[in-house]
Amino acid sequence: MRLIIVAGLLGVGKTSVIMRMLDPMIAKGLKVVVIENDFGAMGVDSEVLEKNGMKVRDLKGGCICCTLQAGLVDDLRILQTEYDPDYVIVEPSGIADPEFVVRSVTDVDGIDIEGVFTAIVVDCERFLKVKRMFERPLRNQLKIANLALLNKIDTASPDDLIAIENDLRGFGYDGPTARIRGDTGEGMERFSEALGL
Ligand SMILES: Nc1nc2c(ncn2[C@@H]2O[C@H](COP(=O)(O)OP(=O)(O)OP(=O)(O)O)[C@@H](O)[C@H]2O)c(=O)[nH]1
Ligand SMILES: [Mg+2]
Repeated sequence: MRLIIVAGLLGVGKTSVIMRMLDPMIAKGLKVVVIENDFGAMGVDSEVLEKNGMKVRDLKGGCICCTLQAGLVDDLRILQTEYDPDYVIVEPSGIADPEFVVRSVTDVDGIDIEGVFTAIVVDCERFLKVKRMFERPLRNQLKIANLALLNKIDTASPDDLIAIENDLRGFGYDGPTARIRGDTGEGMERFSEALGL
């Protein structure tokens, strides 16, 4: 069982990105489980997922990293024994520190995690406006990122995109970046490649 964490601030496009990732995974016949901290406005997606043979655990009531930490571990244990997925995709709530999520599920008895891949989604429409206010959570997210997804590229100018990439470097991130659109799937092949799909 491999774990993919798709994290990022509120509304950056995490759920959209996860939905896009499912297509290539389903096409390859992989067994995938999505764990959503909160489907919020996109609640209909559970139905869509279930029609596609997916199982969805909607973890409501708080952020995975703190109040639902035990819940996530229990969920993973049950999933592993009863469903044995190839991949579990976790979307922590926008305020969750993904490092806690990673730490809470690795080295746990009864869960065999073969690898953790963390993608951090940033919203190009809002990044330059909110980067100072959210500098600390952004730095925390980028610290453990394997890939930074610059989402909503349709809303930003080419100069803005370069400025955002420079800011990510300025926040200490030295990994790969990909420019994408979560609503259309543009650029998402970079995510698949990074995952080795
Ligand atoms: N213009 C544009 N909008 C996008 C893109 N990707 C996602 N959106 C929109 O951004 C909004 C938020 O997307 P979500 O996928 O719900 O974001 P999220 O990060 O899961 O949100 P929370 O779970 O509430 O934190 C939705 O209205 C999407 O349709 C994109 O590439 N371009
Ligand atoms: Mg979401």
